[in-house]
Amino acid sequence: MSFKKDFLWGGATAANQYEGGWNEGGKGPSTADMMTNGSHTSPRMVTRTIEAGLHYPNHTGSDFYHRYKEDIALMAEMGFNVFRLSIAWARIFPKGIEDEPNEAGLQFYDAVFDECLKYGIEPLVTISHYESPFYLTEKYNGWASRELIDLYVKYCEVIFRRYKDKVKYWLTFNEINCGTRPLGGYYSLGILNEGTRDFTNPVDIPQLRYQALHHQLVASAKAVQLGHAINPNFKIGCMIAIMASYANTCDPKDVIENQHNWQDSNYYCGDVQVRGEYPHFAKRMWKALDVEIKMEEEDKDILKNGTVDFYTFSYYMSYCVSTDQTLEKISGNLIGGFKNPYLEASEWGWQIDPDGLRYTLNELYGRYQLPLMVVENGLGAYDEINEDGSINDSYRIDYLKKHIETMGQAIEDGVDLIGYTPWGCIDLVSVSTGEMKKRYGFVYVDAGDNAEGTFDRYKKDSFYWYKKVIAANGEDLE
Ligand code: BGP
Repeated sequence: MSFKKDFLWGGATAANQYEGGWNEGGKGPSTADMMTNGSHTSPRMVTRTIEAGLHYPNHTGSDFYHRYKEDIALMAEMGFNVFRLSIAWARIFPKGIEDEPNEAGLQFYDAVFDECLKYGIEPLVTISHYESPFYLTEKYNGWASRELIDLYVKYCEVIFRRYKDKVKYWLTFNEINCGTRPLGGYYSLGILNEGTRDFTNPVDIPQLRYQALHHQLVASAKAVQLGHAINPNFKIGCMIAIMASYANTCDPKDVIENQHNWQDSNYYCGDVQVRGEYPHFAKRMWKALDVEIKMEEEDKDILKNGTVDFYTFSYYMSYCVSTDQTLEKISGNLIGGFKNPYLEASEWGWQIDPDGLRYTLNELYGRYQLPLMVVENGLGAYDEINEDGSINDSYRIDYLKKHIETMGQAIEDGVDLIGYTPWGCIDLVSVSTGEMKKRYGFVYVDAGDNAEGTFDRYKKDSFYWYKKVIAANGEDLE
């Protein structure tokens, strides 16, 4: 038996991509609400106002706001004992600056958590998943301003106190390391520099972006300390997007290039959140980017005293790294690297690499010795619904099966893996393209890229398969 008896099996979502109800119950507009739809070939746009004639897919999401009971019942039917979801900050503080929280927003999550607990499903809550109140972008250029630290901590205090007996597992920021990429400037850090419209090609100021990321790291550490003070039983974790890579050849120069990629992309933030200080290679990075981080006196102690209890990450794909920039590129989750001839790719060009997950789990556990959780993984694919309402998604089953297999191998290698929440367990809006048709779910949502459809739910073949996997605690993957 490789998976522990109390292994956490479930699925993951994010408020901005899943809830809809963007202006209901007193909610304010979030950064995600200002993003139009796009596709694999045409980028999403960021607009400062809602422009007529453009479609904003996050406004409707998958309508969880109105259908949470039905969805949580479906999760319970699959046997979930954990459900990763996020709280929309702008539901609690519509502009982010109010003195008092929005009671209707708080009540919504009370109802959601109660529904989860009714079925024995543990909520795993991301406090900020790629969204902040848009007002904070307008007023402060998002996390570029240090003001955001206190505003975030105020928001944390409200939700920690309110849900302290309902929620035990918390993640401070989704994929915090995406702030190391120009693309993460807006949707991860809320920075909107003059002239940005194309979301894939923002006006980027590395100095501002790394300073903003420092603010998030300080805010995360403060939240950890505060959470533990409010309820010592809280488990508060970090969440890193693992951009797994290999050296393209055994040329030592490629190997060093790849080492730098792991440090710069994957370890920079996690090292701070787990170890409480910036790693040695941060100096090399700042120098290369000509960045100087302004730190306050107290920051060192805050980071030191706010280290996380567990480490979570997303894993979808891998790519190759080389000093030769003329190689064939692939597109991927937020970043593109070079093509790996041993791997196949999804229809969106994400290279499928289950062994890379075993490799990653071993690397992370060796580095941190903290309990690990895979909180996102999955295959974005087009699904077709048959006339009888069935969906034959054997490609998704194949992808998930292979990744669960290598998770089992990593556990046998000695890794302390405590949970698995595949992404978009019920179909939702894609972050990179804004499409609805890029689906990850076990449950099909009848909605198209322009929010056309009934939004009714249908069980895919993978629904029945995952239910069996959970029932067998990962021992039977057929
Ligand atoms: C991660 C994000 C998720 C999610 C996922 C899949 O980076 O944390 O929010 O959307 O990627 O990406 P996409 O939606 O672009 O297919």
